[in-house]
Amino acid sequence: MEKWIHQIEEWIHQQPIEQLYVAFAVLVFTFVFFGLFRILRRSKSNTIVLVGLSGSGKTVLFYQLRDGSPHLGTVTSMEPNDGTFVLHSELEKKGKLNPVHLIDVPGHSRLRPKLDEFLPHAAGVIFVVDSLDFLPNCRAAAEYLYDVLTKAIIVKRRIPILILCNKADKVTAHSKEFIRKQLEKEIDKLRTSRSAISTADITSDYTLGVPGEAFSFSHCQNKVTVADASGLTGEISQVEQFIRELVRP
Ligand SMILES: Nc1nc2c(ncn2[C@@H]2O[C@H](COP(=O)(O)OP(=O)(O)O)[C@@H](O)[C@H]2O)c(=O)[nH]1
Ligand SMILES: [Mg+2]
Repeated sequence: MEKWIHQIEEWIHQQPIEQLYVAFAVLVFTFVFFGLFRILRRSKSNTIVLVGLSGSGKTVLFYQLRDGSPHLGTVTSMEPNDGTFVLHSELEKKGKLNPVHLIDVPGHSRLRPKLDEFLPHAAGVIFVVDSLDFLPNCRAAAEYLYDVLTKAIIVKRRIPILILCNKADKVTAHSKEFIRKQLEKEIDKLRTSRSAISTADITSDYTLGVPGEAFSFSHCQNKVTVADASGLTGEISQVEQFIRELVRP
């Protein structure tokens, strides 16, 4: 062992000093680079944003993910719920888990601009839909979803979106397939009506889908998936899976 160290020392002394400096600099640079890369990746990627119309069940879902309980009896939220935590279902797991930063953005149209504050840091968006009271709200939900899907930041950063058909605990809830098809139909209509408006009035940043074809979520550049859940009863495994695919534990 000592012989080895001695040999290495001798070898180093034989090298020109400039070469040693260069080697050292390269080494330091590599460490700093990878360190920064990891920090940036970490700090960017743990925010998940909950959006959807008022009454779709975002706040209940937020509590269910955080505490494993729906905390009923809370009033309509006017301020976003915001928290950084390890998911309740993961508390028993061993080892240190990467916490999730979850934001529940109230669906009230006056508060929707808040969404733009959160999206630049979002790793993913969960769009919550009420599958019980779906038909009367279909148009409004599609309009909100259309606005989200056409935001420049969503398209450019290809932020994945989960359309979550909530309240699946009730037998009268519509299926996620039904909801997906209805939303696609409504968005298709919106696409035609909104592109008919003079260009000066168009507020959305991007157009959706393939021209001349009926709209399908598969046309989106970002990944759009559909799942069902019940925030009330805690059947939220598909939500947790979506979150953990984006925020690595
Ligand atoms: N049946 C059923 N009701 C739910 C579920 N999630 C929420 N709710 C009810 O829907 C209403 C609105 O929920 P809330 O979380 O306040 O909706 P938000 O406005 O999107 O935050 C409340 O009365 C909840 O009890 C669910 O999974 N199943
Ligand atoms: Mg709420």
